[in-house]
Parts: sequence; C-alpha cells; structure tokens
Amino acid sequence: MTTKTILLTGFEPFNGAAINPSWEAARALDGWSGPGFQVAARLLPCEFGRVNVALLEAVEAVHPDIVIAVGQAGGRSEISLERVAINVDDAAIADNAGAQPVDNPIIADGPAAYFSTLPLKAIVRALRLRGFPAGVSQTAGTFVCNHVFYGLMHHAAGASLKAGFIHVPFLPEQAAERPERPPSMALQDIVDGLRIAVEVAVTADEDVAEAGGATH
Ligand code: PCA
Repeated sequence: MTTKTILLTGFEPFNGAAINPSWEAARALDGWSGPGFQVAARLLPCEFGRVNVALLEAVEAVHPDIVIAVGQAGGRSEISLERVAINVDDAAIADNAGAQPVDNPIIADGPAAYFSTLPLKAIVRALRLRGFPAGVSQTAGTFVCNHVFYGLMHHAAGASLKAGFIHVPFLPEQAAERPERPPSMALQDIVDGLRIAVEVAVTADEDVAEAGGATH
C-alpha cells in the first residue's frame, strides 16, 4: 500500500485574537498517521500578501497527495466543508499586515471560481454519523481563507492534487468572552472532526450523492 501524505494547514490568530482554533487543531494532528496515510501540519500567515506563497512553499516541502486548508469561521455552529472558492478579495477587516483589499481579483486572468475536490458530502455524512455538527458551505467568504482556498485550487488544478477548505467554529473560550456568546466547538471535537475528514478524504474515491445545498 502506498502512503498518502496529507498537508493540513491552519491559520495564525487574526483581528486581534490570541488564538485560532484552525491552527490549534491542525497542529494537534501534525505527524499523525494511520493505515495508508500520514499528516503534516503547517501554519499559514493571515496576510493576503504572503499566504499563498507560504502555502505553495508548504506544498513543495511536504509533497502532499491531499491538501486540506483549515480556517476559523467565528459565528458558525458546525464544521463547514467549503464547496467553492471565488476569485475576489473583499476584506471587511484588515489582515495581520494591515491590508484590506476591496474587490480585487486574486488571480487577474483566473476563472471566477474553483470547486473543492474533496468528497464533501461523504465527509459531512461521516461527521454527522459520528455525532459532529457538519455541513456543506456555499461560501468561504471573501477574506484570507477564501484567498488561500482559491490559490490552493488554482495550483491543484494544474497538479494531481485533491484539495479543499474546511472552516471550523470558535473555541468555547472565544465564545465566552464575546457579548453575543456565539456558537463554539471544543478543540478536541474539532481535532476529532478533522481526523474523520482526513480519513474519508484518503479512502473515498468518489463523493456520495446526497443533498447539501441551501435555499439562500
Ligand atoms: N479565518 C479567516 C482568515 C483566517 C481564519 O482562520 C477567514 O475565514 O477568512
């Protein structure tokens, strides 16, 4: 059996936060291996200007068969399997370098969008069966996560690379300090959820046909 390498990326904290659950979860899985696979985790900067360079450096260093980029989506209640990366930056807040691009294409002559090539529905189904709130998301936003997701899929389109993006909720301690007390998920659950996503991405040859759309 050949061993597949999975690159898992997480983001540094942003918008003044002290922690980012995406990196806390990804780094907990650095070096994790199972039947036919091994995982390497890398930290990405939350900067439009540097993140895709850092991502491609990690891809060159790790030589992955599958890349799963992970980011924090504060306010969401479930593990979100992102379906589509769009070719636009439109930042509602500044990134960690102070950049706040508005309506810029990510790649000037690139297509409007790329679809994830992860088996989204199979991952969602496996997560729900194991008791984790999960769903397909139709937008990864227009901030740094969408930017790296688009850069990743642009690269993956020319390489034989399965790739996609997963957004994860706040940690409970992040929710506790916000006045609106948004939804959250324990770090251990995020870690275990990502384990399931990795296992399904490694083993599923094709996705399952199951509704995962939205009416709005
Ligand atoms: N979440 C942000 C960027 C980094 C992160 O973890 C986003 O969703 O764009």
